[in-house]
Amino acid sequence: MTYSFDQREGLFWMGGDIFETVNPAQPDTVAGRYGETRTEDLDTVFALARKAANEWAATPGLQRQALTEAWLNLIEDAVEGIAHAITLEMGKTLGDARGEILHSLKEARFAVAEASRPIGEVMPSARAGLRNMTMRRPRGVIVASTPWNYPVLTPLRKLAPAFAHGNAVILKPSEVSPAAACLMAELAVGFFPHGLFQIVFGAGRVGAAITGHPGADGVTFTGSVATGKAVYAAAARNLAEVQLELGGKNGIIVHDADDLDACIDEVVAGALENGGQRCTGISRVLVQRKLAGAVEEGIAARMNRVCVGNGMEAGVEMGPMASQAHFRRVEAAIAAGGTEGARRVTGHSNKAGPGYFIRPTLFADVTPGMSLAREEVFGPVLSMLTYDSIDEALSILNSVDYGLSAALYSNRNDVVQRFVTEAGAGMLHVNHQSSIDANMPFVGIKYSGVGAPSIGRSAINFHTTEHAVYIKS
Ligand code: TXE
Repeated sequence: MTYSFDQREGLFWMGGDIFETVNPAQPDTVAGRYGETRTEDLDTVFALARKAANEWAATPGLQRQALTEAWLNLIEDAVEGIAHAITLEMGKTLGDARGEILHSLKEARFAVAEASRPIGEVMPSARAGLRNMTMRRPRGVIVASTPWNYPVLTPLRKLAPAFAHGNAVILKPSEVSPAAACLMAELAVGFFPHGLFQIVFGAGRVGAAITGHPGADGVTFTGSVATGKAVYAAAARNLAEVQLELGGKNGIIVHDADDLDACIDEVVAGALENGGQRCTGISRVLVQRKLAGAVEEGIAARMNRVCVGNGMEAGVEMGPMASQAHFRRVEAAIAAGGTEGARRVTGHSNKAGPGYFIRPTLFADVTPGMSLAREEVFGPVLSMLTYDSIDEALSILNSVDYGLSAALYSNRNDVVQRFVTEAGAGMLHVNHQSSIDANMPFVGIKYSGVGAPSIGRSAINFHTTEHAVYIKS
């Protein structure tokens, strides 16, 4: 099956050059066919979005939330079809694709419920006869550019709170895996004003044009640091609000564990989930020296057992890398690790078929200065470093530019206290890997994020503007 969608004003903008997506497990198979959005159409796209945003903002809040919820229910009914699209274009297993959609729906429902909570406060006044209030309004037109690794989760994380709080969205899904977002957009027809949810297609050229368009009131982006900086600069030209969720070089410190086997299970799960193509994926394990032998052996044994293959097939636990470009990036990072002197413990053969497969790869003897310890690989590649004291562990953990998530295994209160106070990351996990709940803020510091988190209670700061109201009777 090849996904294709028609140009539809107010929904899909694809009047330009044709581009195709492929199945990364079988790269000679075309998975989807799309037309790039013509930049000369963008003024129309933004004008339609503005009109729809105004109409939607005037719709009572609880009605907006009910309509958004009704759309989410249709997505839930369509889980199988959307999961198929995710696996076909991006490669993850069907089970993981279903899991992605179901988790996204939990986040989305939390975001919708949040929009029915207080949107202002009454404040005391300094002056007689005045009533002071704060209140919030929808931000307006939101531009969203999303990556290929979670074709439903990342768009929905931006769309659901935006709609529930009263905004219009112009979404550019990744050129690698746009089908799932298109299926969700088709399901939205009839619930929202014409033009409230529009999709544009293409890569960096279209991304730059929408994020720098003067019609954007807010720009939300998930992707690499380099592109994030370009998006920040583009949005700054119009002083649009930004929300950037960028990469990570997430570490897990193994200090002590009552059950070391369970701890190693979590480390490996954290490293390999979504083929390691996860911004919160564990890519460094920092092990107290006396545990290093047991941890290395345990990780290697588990990695060697993983069944890598076509995500459509039963029994497969990890699919291919999402694209040829990304496969090459991961291969280059593995090669650099070898050149810099790290010891490759697993993953010697990458060949599980004609697709973009990389076997789970563990490097030991990694030192903090190596590229494997500093740069995001975004694949099933785990670097093991050792340390002698918790001071040293925290110093290594914090020595990278990124600050997305960090984890610690320890039952010592003093070590846990230091970790939650000093670890340089937005999301902190004690005695489990970096797995998240649907009601918590998704937050990065340092190079991993700018602006309000996209989920959790503080997301309202991106999706609305705050106003100070003084009423004199
Ligand atoms: O990312 P890009 P790429 C990291 C990961 C990966 C590396 C490169 O380390 O190896 O980035 O991946 C769109 N304005 N992450 O090249 O370029 C682009 O079309 C607006 C981590 O795929 O950031 C795509 O839709 N948008 C990350 C999206 O940005 C632009 C997820 C991501 O592409 C644009 C993905 C522009 N000027 C990669 N240029 C995470 N945090 O989860 C491109 N895009």
